[in-house]
Amino acid sequence: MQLGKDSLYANPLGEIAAFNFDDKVAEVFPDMIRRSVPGYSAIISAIGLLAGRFASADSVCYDLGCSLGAATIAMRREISAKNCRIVAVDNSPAMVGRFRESLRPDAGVAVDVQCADIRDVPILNASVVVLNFTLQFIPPADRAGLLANIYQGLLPGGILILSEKLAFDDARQQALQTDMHHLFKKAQGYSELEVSQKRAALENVLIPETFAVHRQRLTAVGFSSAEIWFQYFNFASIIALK
Ligand code: GEK
Repeated sequence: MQLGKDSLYANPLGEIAAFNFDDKVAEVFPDMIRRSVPGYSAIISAIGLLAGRFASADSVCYDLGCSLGAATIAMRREISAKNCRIVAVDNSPAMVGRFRESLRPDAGVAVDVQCADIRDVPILNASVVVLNFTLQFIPPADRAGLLANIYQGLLPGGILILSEKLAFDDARQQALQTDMHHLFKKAQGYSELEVSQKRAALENVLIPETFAVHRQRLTAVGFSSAEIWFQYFNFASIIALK
């Protein structure tokens, strides 16, 4: 796989198009997400450990919005349950194509990579479902339906790992956490221009919600509990238990 450094927003762009997961993004994605999402690598490792603990024999683990498959690969490393398989789904052909090319066929449990909209994918016999920074790209009106489908497809005792950029009700927290995220990005080598052009591209594409909204929705669709297990500024990961 040919992977590069993210400089997509380094030069001034006259008009900033809405962000989308095309070939240019897929090519630099590992660098982009690692330098943009505080705690990304720690979350990926922990998804592997959680899958090792929760994946049960004869069940399916889902990685929804898998991009290049980082969470799938981490899960694959840790799952020892018999006859378990992973279904990884993304609707970006650029992501799915690259992920399929990089996938080693005999390196652990079977992985089925599907190019599809996660709102249309049946969730069946699931012990683990991962939404690692994906729900934030689904229109808010569709989020409850997707989560209800996941809840229905999870086996009793199953886990949903939901990682998201968060919003805050308190205006000072919102301003501070946003500033700290931008400082994080600058410390990772992004310029002021890159940070501001990327922010403009993500406007109305990535729609963050508060933890209170996430928890309320998760419990409304049936999850018995939802807690943050990791947070680094305005990026958090939630464990929801059936
Ligand atoms: C990781 N989980 O590295 N259906 C399917 N895929 C979608 C949809 C949809 N409706 N909407 C967006 N996506 C990954 C990182 S990135 C997060 C996930 C980020 C996909 C989209 O194509 C992209 O690959 C992914 O969700 C979001 O652990 O870029 O901040």
